[in-house]
Amino acid sequence: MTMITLALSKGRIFDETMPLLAAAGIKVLEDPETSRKLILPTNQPDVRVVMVRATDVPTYVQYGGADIGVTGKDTLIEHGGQGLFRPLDLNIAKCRVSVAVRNDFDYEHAVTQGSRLKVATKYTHIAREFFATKGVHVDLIKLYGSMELAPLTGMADAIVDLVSTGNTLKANNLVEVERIMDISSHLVVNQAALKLKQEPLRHIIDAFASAIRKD
Ligand code: PRT
Ligand code: MG
Repeated sequence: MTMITLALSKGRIFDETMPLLAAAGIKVLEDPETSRKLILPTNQPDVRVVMVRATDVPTYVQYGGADIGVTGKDTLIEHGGQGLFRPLDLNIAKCRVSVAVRNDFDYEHAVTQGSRLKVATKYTHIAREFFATKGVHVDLIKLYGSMELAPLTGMADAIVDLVSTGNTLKANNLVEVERIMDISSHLVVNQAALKLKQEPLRHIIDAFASAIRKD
């Protein structure tokens, strides 16, 4: 029996991947929100799900801790994508990466003046590339959570963060001043596994492909 290991993270990625798994005839038998197990069984004895931190999904798949995984394009870009095939844009967990500032900060003025901007973000690769293309000098401050706090405390002029409804920005008196890119989650596959476990992986990839919502 060839075991297939799928890496997922709790929350929106897990929730939005369930209908795609159902299309492949796979049902996860425990709820990751209540279970303490890190390895969840499915109704298919040769398919299991490993629950990892969202930012660790590409790493697990890269090093073969999982054969396949579902990860945000944001996370994939920051990881670099080494050792991964990326056969499908799943069109789930959609959001955008944007630049936001305090609503009393004149971003346009700062940019046209050629000021050096202090930018706090978890997405240093995306931010560096974006501001370099724009020709804006930035000092990047790497954070791991709650980017929204950085401009409020005066630590940064701007943040680069994910935005979905915009409610989090609004609640913290921040405004979105630039959209950098649209984000969705992708299926990633370990390159060696795709050769060694071609048949069962093909079945999952094809089922996911046929179940992707087009909108
Ligand atoms: O939360 P944790 O630190 O454990 O890890 P994580 O934030 O990496 O994981 P998770 O599960 O929150 O996000 C996983 C993936 O979901 C991300 O990599 C994105 O690709 C995708 N996604 C889609 C989002 C959002 N929408 C989203 N809105 N990830 C995070 N958010 C956060 C955002 O960072 C901000 O704090 O929600 C807040 C903004 O939401 P709105 O609706 O108020 O704009
Ligand atoms: Mg989060």
